[in-house]
Amino acid sequence: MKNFDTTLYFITDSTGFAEEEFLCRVEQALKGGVTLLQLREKNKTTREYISLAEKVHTLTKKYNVPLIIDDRIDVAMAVNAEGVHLGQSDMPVDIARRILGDDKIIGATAKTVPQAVEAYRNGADNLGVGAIYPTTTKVKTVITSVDTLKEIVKAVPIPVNAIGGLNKGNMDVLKDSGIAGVCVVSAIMKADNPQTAAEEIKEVFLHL
Ligand code: TZP
Ligand code: MG
Repeated sequence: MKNFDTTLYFITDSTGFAEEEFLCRVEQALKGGVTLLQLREKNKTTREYISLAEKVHTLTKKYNVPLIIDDRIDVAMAVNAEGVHLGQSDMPVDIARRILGDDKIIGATAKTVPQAVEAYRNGADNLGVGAIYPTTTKVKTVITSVDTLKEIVKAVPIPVNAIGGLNKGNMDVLKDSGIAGVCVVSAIMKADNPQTAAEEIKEVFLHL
C-alpha cells in the first residue's frame, strides 16, 4: 500500500561530506521530522550509489520514512527503496511504472502545466516544481514562478511540492499555493544543526 507524506521532503546531497558525517546529518534530519527522503547522487558509481543507498535505507526504515532514489530505477530496485524520482531527462514515468509496478512511489519533476499533466497521466504519484528561488545546489534548472506552481497544483490531483532555494525565512510566497509540502536540500543538509533546521522548516510550512 502506498502511503506517503510529502510535507517535509528532504533531498540529500553528500557533496563535501565524509560518509560518516553525511549519514549522521541524514539521521539528524530524520529525527527532526522529515516525512520523505530522497537520496540524490550525481557523481557516484553504481556500486557506490547502491552501497550508500543501503545505509541510508537502514536509517529511513528506523524512522519509518520512505526512501526515494533520484534518477536510478536500478538502484531503487537493488535496495528495495520505496520509490524513485524522475526528472525530464530521466526514464519516462510510464516506463518506470511498468517496471516498478503500482506499489512504488514515482515522483516527477515538472516546470510547466503540460509537463505536470503528462507526468500525472503517465502514473506519477507526486510532483516537484521549481526552482522557486535560485539555488546553490548543483542542478540544471530554471526559475519557476509561484503562479505556475499554483496552476500546476490546480491541474493535477496529486501532491505537489515546491523546491529550490527554500529555507525557513522565505516560504511566505508559498502561502495559499495549495502545495502539499516543500523539498529542501541545503537548508537542512548544510545547517549547523540539521535536526533543528528540519523542525523549524516543518513548523514554518505547517503555519503558512
Ligand atoms: N531541483 C530544482 S531546484 C533543486 C532541484 C534538485 C535543488 C534545490 O536545492 P536547495 O539547496 O534546497 O536550493
Ligand atoms: Mg534526475
